[in-house]
Amino acid sequence: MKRVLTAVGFGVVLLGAGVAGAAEKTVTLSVPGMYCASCPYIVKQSLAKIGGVGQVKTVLATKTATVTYDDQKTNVALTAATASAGYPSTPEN
Ligand SMILES: [Cu+2]
Repeated sequence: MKRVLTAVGFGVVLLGAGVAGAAEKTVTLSVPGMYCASCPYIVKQSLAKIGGVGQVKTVLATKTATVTYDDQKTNVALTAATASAGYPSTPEN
């Protein structure tokens, strides 16, 4: 009986996490134009200033930008923001 209760409790925790993160999305952008150490910084700034954008992680080695954003608040296209900063990008997922 104790095992059953534990399993039920765990299920509730998982459900709660799902609801809380419902609006948060993560996308990885391919940014082929990044070629030096300054590029990831510029790309990161262009994405971070968009409303609703949380974490931005740019990696020069893989030429990617991974962006966590709130799809309820982020109306501006992330790819358009990097393009206007001089770095056209395309979503990888
Ligand atoms: Cu550069």
